[in-house]
Amino acid sequence: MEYLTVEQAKKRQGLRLILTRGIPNPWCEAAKAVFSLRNVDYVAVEQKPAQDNLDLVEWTRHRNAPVALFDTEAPRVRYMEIVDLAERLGTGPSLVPQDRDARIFMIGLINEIAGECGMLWNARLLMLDAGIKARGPKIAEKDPMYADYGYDSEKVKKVKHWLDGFLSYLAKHLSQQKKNGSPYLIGSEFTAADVYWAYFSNVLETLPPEQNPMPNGVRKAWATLATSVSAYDPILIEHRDKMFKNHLILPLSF
Ligand SMILES: N[C@@H](CCC(=O)N[C@@H](CS)C(=O)NCC(=O)O)C(=O)O
Repeated sequence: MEYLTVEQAKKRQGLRLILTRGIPNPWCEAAKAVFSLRNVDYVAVEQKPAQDNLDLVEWTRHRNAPVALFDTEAPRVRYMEIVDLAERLGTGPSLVPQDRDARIFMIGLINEIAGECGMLWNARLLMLDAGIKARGPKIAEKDPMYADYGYDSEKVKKVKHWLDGFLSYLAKHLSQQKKNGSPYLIGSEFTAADVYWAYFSNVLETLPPEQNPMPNGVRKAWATLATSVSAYDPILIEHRDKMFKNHLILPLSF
């Protein structure tokens, strides 16, 4: 994947997507897929994981990724801001259901997966905790992710319970959808929720190296999630695999 530097990107118009380089950051992978599925062209701009990224902060007020910058509009960072932009700029089948109940459920579900305090937010607390156990507490002073993502050893104690509850909720929902004859998370349509689950479940069960050539160290850190939660229903991963087979592109490229 080709990345522009911040200086190069500042001189461009159109959609510039700031993305974590070298890691399949699930928020970034889902954002890339949402724009591609809606046929929206973008150029990628480099964010360096776990670093200060002062040039990005100066430009966008954000240190992490993704950040979507379209022409002179304000930076967009949250999943729904990104989905809304793709809906507005794009063409082809929508990723947002027309039905109001379905839409409300889709947004709530993505929030449980990708929102602040959602699945990966909680899983990340576990990974940051594992980092402290392996490398000592000084790591929290050097790595800005500890402060940015609210690391607190007290919160870590509650995370497993939250994650077990969410994974069993999602598995039950998928089984019900299957019984109703739908291969998707929301109603009978492929939506942004399927896209977000496909990439975020990559942290629960990482795609193999030939489909996902990520650094081994990060692969190991991500394994913290699966080893911390109770046994989960394989339907969660079957759903992910089906979405990749029918709608999404492999191998991942980041
Ligand atoms: N902007 C997203 C969150 C994005 C996010 O959490 N990105 C993390 C993924 S671990 C990231 O960029 N990590 C690398 C870093 O913090 O340097 C949102 O607010 O919904």
